[in-house]
Amino acid sequence: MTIKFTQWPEQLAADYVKKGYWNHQPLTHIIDGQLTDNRHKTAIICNNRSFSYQKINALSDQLAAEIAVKGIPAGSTALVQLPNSAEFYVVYFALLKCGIAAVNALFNHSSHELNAFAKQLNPALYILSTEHALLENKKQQSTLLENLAQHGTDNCEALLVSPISTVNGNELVDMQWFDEQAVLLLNGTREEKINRQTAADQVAFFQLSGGSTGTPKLIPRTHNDYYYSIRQSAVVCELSSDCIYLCALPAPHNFTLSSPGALGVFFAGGTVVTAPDPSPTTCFALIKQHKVNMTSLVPPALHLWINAVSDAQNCKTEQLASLNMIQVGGSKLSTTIAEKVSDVLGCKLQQVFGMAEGLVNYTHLTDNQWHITHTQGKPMSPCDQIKILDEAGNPVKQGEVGALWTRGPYTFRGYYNAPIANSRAFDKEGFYCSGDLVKQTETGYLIVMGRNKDQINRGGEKIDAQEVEELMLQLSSISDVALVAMEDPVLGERSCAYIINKSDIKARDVRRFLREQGVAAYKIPDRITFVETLPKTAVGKIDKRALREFTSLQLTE
Ligand code: AMP
Ligand code: DBH
Repeated sequence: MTIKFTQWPEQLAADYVKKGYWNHQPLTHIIDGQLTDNRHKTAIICNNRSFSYQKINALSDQLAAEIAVKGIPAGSTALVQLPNSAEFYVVYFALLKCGIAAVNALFNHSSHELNAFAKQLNPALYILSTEHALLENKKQQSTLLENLAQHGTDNCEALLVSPISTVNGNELVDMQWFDEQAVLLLNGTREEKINRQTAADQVAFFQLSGGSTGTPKLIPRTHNDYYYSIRQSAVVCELSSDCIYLCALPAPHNFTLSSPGALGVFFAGGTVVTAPDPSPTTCFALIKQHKVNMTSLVPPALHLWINAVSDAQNCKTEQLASLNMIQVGGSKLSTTIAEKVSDVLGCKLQQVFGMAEGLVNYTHLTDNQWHITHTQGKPMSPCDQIKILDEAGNPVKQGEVGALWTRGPYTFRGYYNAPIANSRAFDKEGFYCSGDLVKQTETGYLIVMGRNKDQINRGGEKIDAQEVEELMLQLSSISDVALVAMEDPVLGERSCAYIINKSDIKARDVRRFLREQGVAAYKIPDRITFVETLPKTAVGKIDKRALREFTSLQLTE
């Protein structure tokens, strides 16, 4: 059983292999590669538990064996939602070993998002954290877990993962099948080996797209393309086995997973320290305790870090003494903030402009200060191709702003099972339109100037405007609605909903309704404004550009 997806044209695929970009190794090789020289080295530190490479490998072997016993065949899919933890990586590698392609939902995704992923994938396996289930149960009515409880697990299996520190002096990962009381204690002592990886040119797992067309979309990533993106990222970021990386943004995010992220750090034989959140309070203590030397942040988190240090001066910089480099990406970093990083935090900055669909741009550590503070980096691979096109589809002159299109050895060729979205997102030559407006310097670096996709980038968390609008339109009192970005000094952007109200519905009713639909909290509009009419373009579509301008005028008044 293989998962259908849009492959690269044969000729190009052969070329990527010939040039060594694709090396036909499964992603599990990232850990296997450390089992000789680095087997006893610490791969992960999580809540004061540390796991060697050997341990991570043994635990994922055992979990893979456990999953195989349930009879879930290779080529199936899984829906996973786990917090930043060692268990996340154990599960990630176990599923690869089983040949089961996972979607790793973010921890703050709620039932609306989870159901949308499940509908597209029809997963044979759900993996959830008991911690999450408990948290959510308190706040929310319809969680995935409750859905499972209601509808049962006739057509799927469900595994609950609860992290525990130690039992009788042993490090154990505590897992429980949903339909049984048996608790699996995976302690890394059994020797079973499941080796059912999908072929390297097939889907290894799915990444999540920020989306702009109404339905959350899934990005098939193959072993070959993802592994290349990880290896090349490790080279560009000059990773070595000395790297101690703090994973403070959500672990499944493409940034923290592969740019070079935890997988890049494992590839280099370094150590990943997991943090539950990116706040200065949490992270500064972990940095000091574990001598962290690298991390990745979105711009709003960087703001908080800079403010925390500026407020408290020396005692904070002392906590950050080991930190050598901060990568910043996910949304546009202002030059003013970029310029503060080395002075205030005492470390190097690397800008990262990436996308779960593929292309990743980095500033290089050896670049001059201007490139590091004013650009979002250059494509990391010599084989990345980019086009910057004007509205008529013609290449812009060098240095002018246009829409970014790209293809290459690690940029996908089609969303999963989404022919209509794909016909819009790709051109005839297989270039993907990222929806970003960029300009390119003479030195080949990109500067992100804006966006032409219907999305709000709320401090790195992407909101698909259409998805939220469609939900609001389910309220019979709302006759039309437009969700647009409004500038925000901390998050970069927040969301503002303009609503035409047929009756006397209140903003709080709209928010409550969205929460009841199980929408992730970051998608609930930050501001709701009721209006009589919405501005229209010449062809009669809602004029979002005019609405954004109107919003920014209102904010400055
Ligand atoms: P996603 O498709 O959800 O993975 O989000 C990728 C998008 O995030 C890109 O297409 C950009 O719009 C945005 N993005 C990522 N990194 C940066 C950055 N450094 N500067 C500006 N925008 C960014
Ligand atoms: O925002 C992103 O999606 C992103 C940012 C930085 C990304 O996918 C990446 C690096 O790989």
